[in-house]
Parts: sequence; C-alpha cells; structure tokens
Amino acid sequence: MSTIAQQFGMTEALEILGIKAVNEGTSTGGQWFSGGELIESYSPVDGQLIAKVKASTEADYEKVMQSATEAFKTFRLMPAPKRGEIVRQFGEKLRQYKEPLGKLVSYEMGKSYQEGLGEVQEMIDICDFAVGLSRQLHGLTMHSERPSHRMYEQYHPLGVVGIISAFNFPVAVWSWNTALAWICGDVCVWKPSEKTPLCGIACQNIIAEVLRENNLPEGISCLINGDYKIGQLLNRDTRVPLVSATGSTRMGKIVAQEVAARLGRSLLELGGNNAIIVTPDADIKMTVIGAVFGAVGTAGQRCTSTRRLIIHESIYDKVKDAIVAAYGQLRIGNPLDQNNHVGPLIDTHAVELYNKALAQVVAEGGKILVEGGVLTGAGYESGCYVKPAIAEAKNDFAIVQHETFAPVLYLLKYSGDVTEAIEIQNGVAQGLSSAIMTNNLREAEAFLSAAGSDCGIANVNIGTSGAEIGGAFGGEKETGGGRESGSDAWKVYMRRQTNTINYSTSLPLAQGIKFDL
Ligand code: UN1
Repeated sequence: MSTIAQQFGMTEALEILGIKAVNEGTSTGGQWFSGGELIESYSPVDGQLIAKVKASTEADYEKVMQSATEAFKTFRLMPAPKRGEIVRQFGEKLRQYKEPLGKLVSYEMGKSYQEGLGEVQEMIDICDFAVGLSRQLHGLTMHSERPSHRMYEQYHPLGVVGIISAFNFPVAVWSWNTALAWICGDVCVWKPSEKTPLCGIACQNIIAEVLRENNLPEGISCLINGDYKIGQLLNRDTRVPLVSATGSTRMGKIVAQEVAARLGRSLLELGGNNAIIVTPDADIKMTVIGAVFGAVGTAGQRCTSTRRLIIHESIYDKVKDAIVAAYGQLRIGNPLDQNNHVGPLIDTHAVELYNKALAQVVAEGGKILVEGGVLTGAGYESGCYVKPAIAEAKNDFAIVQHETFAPVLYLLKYSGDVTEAIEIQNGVAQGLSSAIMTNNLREAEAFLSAAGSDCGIANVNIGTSGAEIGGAFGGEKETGGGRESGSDAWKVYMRRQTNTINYSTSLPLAQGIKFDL
C-alpha cells in the first residue's frame, strides 16, 4: 500500500470489502472461482497496483450461465414484493458499506471521495425506488369487444440480464440495472469494466451476503471479469434476453449488432456531447457553478459531463471571464483529499486522448483560453492528472463533434434568439443531456418543446450532469436510445403478455369473423 492509500484508510476499506491481493474474478452468489489470466488494477490516484483479479474463461462463463438459468427458475416465482424485500436488505447493506465502498470507487476510478460517496448514495436511492416499485409492476386491463370476455396485460420476468458497465460509474450503473431487474424477477450476470474490477468484486461480496442470509440461489447475482471477449459471450448468448450496456458509442454499436443478430434486446447508454445554453437572461453565478461542476466533475469522465457552452454574444465576455476565473480556483490532486476538486483521469491512455483533443482544437482554428497540460512532480506520479482546459471553438469542428472523456470545455457563441442556440445544441451526433440557463419563461419552454432539445435529458437552470435516479436516464441518437433507472424503465426488464379470457359458453371470434362447424 502506498503512503496515500495508507493515509486515507485504503487497507481497512479493502479488508472490509473482502478484496484480497489476488481475487477470483468469477462468481455466482457467494461462490468464487476462475481459471483465467490476471488483470491488474492500478490506481490512477498514485499509480500503485491495488490488487489482481483473475479473468473469467469461457468455461467459467458457462458455469455462471448454468447457475443463473437455474436460479431464474425459482426466483421468477417469488412474489415481487418479496424480491423487493431482498433489494431493501441490499440497500441497507450499502448504507453500512457506504464509506469503504465510496473510498474504493475513489481510489480505483479516481473520482473525488465526495463523488464516490455520491455514487454509493445513488445505489441506495435506486434500491429504495425499486422496493416501492416491487408492489407497482402494473399492467393495464382493457375491455374486450366480445361478450363475457376479459382482457388484461401482465408483466413477467425476462430471464438472465447481462450487464456491461463502464469504469466511470463502476458501481452505480450496475445497481440501476440490478435493483430493477431483481424486483422484476430477473437474475443478473455482470461484466464490469476491466479498468475497475475491484469495485465489481466489492459489490458482489455485498450482495452475496444478502443472498446467503436469505438462503437464496446463488445465480441471482453473477460476476464475470475480462475484456470485450467475455462481453461478447453475453451479446451472442440466446440465453440472455437482455443486454444492458453502458460505455462508448463505438462499443454500443458492436453490442447492438451482436444482440440484434439473434433478435435479443439491448439497452444502450452510450456517449454524450452535452451542452449548456447560456442566454442573456441567465443567472451568471448559477451558470458558473453548473458549468464548472459539469465540465470538471469526475474529471470530465461522466457521460453527462458538460462539453460545450453555447453562450449569447451579449454576455459572452462576462460568462467567459467568470468561468476562466473559476478555473483558476480549481485544486487538482489526490481525490481522497477532500480539499481537491479534480482527481486524475482513469489511465495514461485517457491522458493521450486529452492531449490529442487539445492539439486538434488548436489545429482546427480554436483558441485556448485555459491552458491544459499534464501535471508532474510530487503527488502526480501516476501521470494521470491533467489540468481542466477551456477552448473557444466552433460547433462544426470535428473535435467538438467528438466526445473526449476528459475535462475539456468548448465555448461556442450564438447571436440570434434561442432557436439558434438550440440548433447548435442539437447539432451533434449524440443526444444524452442538455441544459439551458435562463430566467426567461419563453426561452425555457422553447428549449423544452418538441422543437427544443433533442436529448433524453433537458434541464432548466441546472447543469447537464448529476441526474436523480427517479427519472428515466438515457438519451437519443448515438447515445443509444435506452432508458435506465427511474420512471417506467423497469418495463424493459420484463416481458409483456396480453391475456384474453373467455368466460362465456360460446367461442365468438374477434373482428366478427364467422366460422361455424
Ligand atoms: C454516467 O456517466 O454514465 O447524471 C452516469 C449523472 C449521474 C450518472 C452518470 N447520476 O451525472
């Protein structure tokens, strides 16, 4: 353990979460096994090896699938509110493990400890939501056109749900899927990002405790580890009716095609290119907080991170100066130290992409307003710490059209009315999150109208990131169209069945068709 890790109690946190120096990477419930190669998890915080995880082999995968399909046979028959009780207990455990888990998220992924705790809170919130939902999996009833007939629809569990998640929300996105899938009666097989495998192991240990305490079948929660090849097994497996995948658009296109090729269902939550429109009627102070947190929070590695600010020319200089001044206040460093605002990027490959983006925006004619750069020296040994940067750019620059997972913010100017700003905001391939800063009702409503933002999330006087779990989460266009977490997102985890019951003494046909024998 490095000095930083020791100073911030990582040894204790890892112990509480059941992380060993070398971990089996495959699990069904509380059973661990694995035959594969070792994945090494390095912390971007201090560049130190935290622990190793054995990747899952195809044989391991097969064992997991057998256990999951077996568990489904009984779990689907457990009453939904009883499944909700399991999720309630899981939420209780998360409350108990919040601090060590938040710490591990921070240390393995690099987001600030506050954001690590926030991520665990998001898990607790979705559990609470799912518990209530377990008594509300409503179908509709409808009137039959035939006498003495009854029609209704009901929702049944789907089966094995495959979950592929990204490094940036290494625990919360799994729980958005599992909390809903479990109350719906599904069993889950999770492949976390190979960049954050320890977060996966910690979560699996926590749910295993709940399953054990309730004498439930192991296969309800399974974990596999590895690179895209292990994910591919899920995509191509006809025993997996739904694959929920979070990550880049490039990855999502592969998942979508592989799952569609066997007519399976996929739930995709992919890249964003999120903008905040700042109109002449914006509250500048609120704009600065929303934009800066949106751009530098999680070091710009949220799919909801603010990448573009679309500012009206009449207030452009004022907003620009205020944001540039705010960037001057940012403290970059160890994310476990709560005095810092910005932690490291996930790895040095991400640093390369950040450098490339900054070089490209200049090459395309952009102007750097806040200089970027990689930090070196004491505290920055991992090579993953970068300075949040700002550039003046144009929306049609190739680099502005592209999602760079790093703290690079582009300032764009508009001069007409709000429709021009909306056109710029919509003028990208992605459609996840969007926001407008204005106190003008007409502008706000225009932004929210059918001719307004084309994104899955559209906020007024709030930044682009930090959505609550109660709403459906996801976006349009290259973001993939999926919806996770709140509202009626649960429906994708179930199959709908329409039932018509005839309690008459004859068999009339629908549409009045005569067929007498
Ligand atoms: C993600 O970046 O994949 O809205 C999820 C937010 C968080 C979730 C982000 N609640 O920023």
